[in-house]
Amino acid sequence: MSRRALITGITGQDGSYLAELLLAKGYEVHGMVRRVALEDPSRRLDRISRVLDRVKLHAASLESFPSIYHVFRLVQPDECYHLAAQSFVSYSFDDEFSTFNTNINGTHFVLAALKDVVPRCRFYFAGSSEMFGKVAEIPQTETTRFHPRSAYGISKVAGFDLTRNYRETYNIHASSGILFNHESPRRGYEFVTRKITSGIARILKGESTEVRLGNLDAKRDWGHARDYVEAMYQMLQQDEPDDYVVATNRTHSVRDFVNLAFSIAGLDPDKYVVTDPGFFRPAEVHLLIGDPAKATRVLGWRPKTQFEGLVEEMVTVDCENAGVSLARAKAI
Ligand code: NDP
Ligand code: GDR
Repeated sequence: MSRRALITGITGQDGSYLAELLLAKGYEVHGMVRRVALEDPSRRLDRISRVLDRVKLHAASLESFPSIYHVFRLVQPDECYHLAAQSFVSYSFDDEFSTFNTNINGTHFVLAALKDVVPRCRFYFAGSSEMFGKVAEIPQTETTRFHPRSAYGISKVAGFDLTRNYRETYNIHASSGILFNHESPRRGYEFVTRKITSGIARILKGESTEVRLGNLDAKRDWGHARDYVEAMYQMLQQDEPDDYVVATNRTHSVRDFVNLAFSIAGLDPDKYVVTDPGFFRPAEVHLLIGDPAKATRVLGWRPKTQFEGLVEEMVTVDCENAGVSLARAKAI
């Protein structure tokens, strides 16, 4: 009989890649989604449109314990990947309270339902490099002290602690991935990488003349989402639950991303990139670089896509989607 996986946040970037990975491995894949997603599938389910006929979706709210409990009773999953979250760091400065509600209470509800209904179900928590915040050491590893700099980062530390507590107290097979930034052509448009690559496509199409950005000096360890969901899966295949840093061990500034993306499109960034104070954060995470040695040693995980390939893929797909030819743009 095929194994059954339940993914919260299946409509997001990572959820869509993970659903594809698990289906390819023969899993029966279930997704927990908001009711509105089922009512507006063309817009809200677009990332999973290619697998929609092979996944089973269940409406539930991260704010409602009974609705989550009901889904666990119905699905009886062997593995649960808890990816749903208010994931935009910037927004968490504007609304700390809803970020905490979704990310902390939501995670607690999922863990509590799992413990009650299917205590042998394996659990993955989507931890984040934002937990390191004002970094205590370089590079960051599983033992680096947390110092979050936003409500989002704090909510992820709380989720990480809840996950570890359920592992230690209730013997749940619960693991956290401490994932560094990972991107793809499915990245939300509000995140800086996609904002840049979709902005380039709009410029080439003649629909826009600028990309307005905040802090270009911030440095991130950027990988590809397709690679990172492999690590999530591997964590739940281990005999023992544990926590793992997933990163490329290379860091680049936002400016590096801008320069490479614009050069791929044959454009001069100085003509189009405008620095806008409105996009600076009240507290910034200046430098992230992760050491994935433990994930490599224990999980056999390595990133397949490097920074350059990631940027090229994102620019290319956004230009294709916009109907502009990159080759022609470069030739002009
Ligand atoms: P996305 O923002 O693309 O997806 C977030 C998912 O969470 C969506 O399915 C969204 O549903 C769902 N969601 C958000 N709010 C709620 C809510 N109130 N109730 C129910 N569902 C909700 O994120 P990613 O795929 O990029 O990230 C997945 C997880 O990994 C997140 O927890 C994120 O914080 C974490 N993470 C991501 C990293 C990255 O670089 N991508 C790095 C480290 C951690 P809907 O479509 O309905 O909005
Ligand atoms: P991040 O990603 O906050 O690292 O969180 P984001 O792409 O939003 O920001 C990265 C860096 O770029 C700087 N920046 C801008 N950011 C945005 N969004 N828009 C801008 O115009 C802009 N200009 C500069 C930011 O200041 C920041 O330094 C992502 C999310 O996926 C989280 O859910 C996840 O946990 C972490 O990555 C790891």
